[in-house]
Amino acid sequence: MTMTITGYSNTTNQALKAWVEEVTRMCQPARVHWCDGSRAEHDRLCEEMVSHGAFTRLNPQLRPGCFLARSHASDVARVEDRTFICSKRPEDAGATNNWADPDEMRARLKGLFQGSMRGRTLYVIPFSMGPLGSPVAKIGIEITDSPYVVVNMGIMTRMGKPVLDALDSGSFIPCLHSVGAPLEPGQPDDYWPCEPDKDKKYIVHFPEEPSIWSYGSGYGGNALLGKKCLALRIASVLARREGWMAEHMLILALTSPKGKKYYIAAAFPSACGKTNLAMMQPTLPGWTVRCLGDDIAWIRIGADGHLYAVNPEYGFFGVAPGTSDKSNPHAMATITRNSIFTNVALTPEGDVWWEDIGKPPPPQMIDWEGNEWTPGCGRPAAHPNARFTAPAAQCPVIDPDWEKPEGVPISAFLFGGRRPSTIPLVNEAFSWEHGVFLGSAAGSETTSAALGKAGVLRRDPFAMLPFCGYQMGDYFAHWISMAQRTDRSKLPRIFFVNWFRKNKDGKWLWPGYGENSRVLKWICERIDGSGRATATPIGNLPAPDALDLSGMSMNPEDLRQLLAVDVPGWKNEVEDIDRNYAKLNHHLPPALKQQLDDLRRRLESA
Ligand code: O2Y
Ligand code: MN
Repeated sequence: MTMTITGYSNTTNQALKAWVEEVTRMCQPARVHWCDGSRAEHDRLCEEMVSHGAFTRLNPQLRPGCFLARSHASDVARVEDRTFICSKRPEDAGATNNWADPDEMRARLKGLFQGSMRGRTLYVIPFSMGPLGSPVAKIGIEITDSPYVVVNMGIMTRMGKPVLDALDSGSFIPCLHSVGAPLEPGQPDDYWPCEPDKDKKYIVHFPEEPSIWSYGSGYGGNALLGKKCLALRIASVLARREGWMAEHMLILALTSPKGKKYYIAAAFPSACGKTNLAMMQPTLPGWTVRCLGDDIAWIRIGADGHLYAVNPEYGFFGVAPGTSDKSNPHAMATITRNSIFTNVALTPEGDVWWEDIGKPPPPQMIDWEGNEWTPGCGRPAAHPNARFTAPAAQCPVIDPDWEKPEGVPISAFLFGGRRPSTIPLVNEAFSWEHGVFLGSAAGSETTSAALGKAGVLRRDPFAMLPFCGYQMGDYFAHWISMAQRTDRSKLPRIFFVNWFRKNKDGKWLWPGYGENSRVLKWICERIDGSGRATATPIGNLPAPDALDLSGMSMNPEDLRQLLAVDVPGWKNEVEDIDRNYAKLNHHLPPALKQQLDDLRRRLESA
């Protein structure tokens, strides 16, 4: 039987053709479509999904070009315990990753993928992470049987004909995805096909090839393989090999009232408000923030020795609950059109709603599972990990340089997390090595984005715990090594921030959101050499009155707590960091052991 092939497949890339043919033989789809990335293709796929119930078109008067998808209840978030790094040696994946033998895993996956696309369309998605033609961009080809993945990849990456043309005969990273739900003749399709058995979902990385195989899930980071799989797990391996950095960081530009522009990259664990900070509306008069990216930064040393960051993505896959005109007005403006909403609630007028959207729910809605929902019924209307997918170009505060092929020069790296106690509002590292130490000790109270228990402190070094594609100790050493690769004076300054400190009654000590601009202002002043600081055992903290608190009312006791050194708390912190370091064995860089010993000694004499 001849296979129907549609779309734009005009390539002479023999490796690509051979791989598509091999996958087609293995997965046995009913037809093959090479995505061209056009608006017409996007519209047609959305329409097809509406016609079989996978998508609901939102009210075009309220949200033009927008759709709602509801996922299967078993498929609502990234699955870290089903995510594998299959390096040849277990040691190269390290204790923080799930390792599996590459040959055994490949054999298992081939069994699962055999016939997995029966009755479905196999889509070939050429995509670029990074601006097309940029020296830092990497081309991937995702093969998937999910039209939901195609339209989301069309928003999240540069995708289609221009990428295939740019690939020419060059190399690409193969990314194979199947929802794992073949259709028998006459079998009606599900609204969200997937493999419902969690233990049969596989998100697998072969870093040495490199390649990615994902089976059984259609959701987010499990299925949109350009994002966490390629741009972080695989890219982190390539970055170490090639002398650059792939980081879980937002990129923002902050401009002072005098017109000086500072680029800042910040790494916070999932669900710590990276998107909110990236698009922040400063409350300090005269300061502006522009967004260059909300999740991933690829960073290289430029010809002038400074570190330059590029956002490899093209859109935002933001968490919806909690997003409001108060928390993130610019995200709210970004998602007014051409956006896909997954697992949010549907209002009777055909608009979306979620918890903490900033307006009361209507008396009746359809919840994320498709059931009738009324206020007070005891269930959330939107899933806590409900998402919007929206083009970055629609963000009203997108920076004009966000697509600059060489990126933007970074003046400061920020690390942070949700830390209700111990960790001060802001703390400047004494040196690059001290900053790497602070990054290595980052952690956060867990929330729902990663499946697991909420409210537990999880160490998440550099916010990369779920995303580092190799041995964490070697990753720390790579960070340390950046100081040998360029002039130290050109390296960004490093700060640790904590917007989430609480008092003994469990109340937030810091208002957060736009008020965080006050902390960013101090950071800029430190970069310029004008900001006043007090050296403490844990780092440089803002000197009394150094934070600009003009125009806000701040209880002096709250401020004292926010900027105090909690010596007993830090002593516990040191022991906990030590326990985590112990897992890295001989891979822990001596420079970090030294930093830990120095901190312990400073706290003893405090
Ligand atoms: O659950 C998912 O699949 C999405 S997780 C996610 C999405 C966008 C940005 N960051 C994250 C994350 O977990 O860090
Ligand atoms: Mn993230």
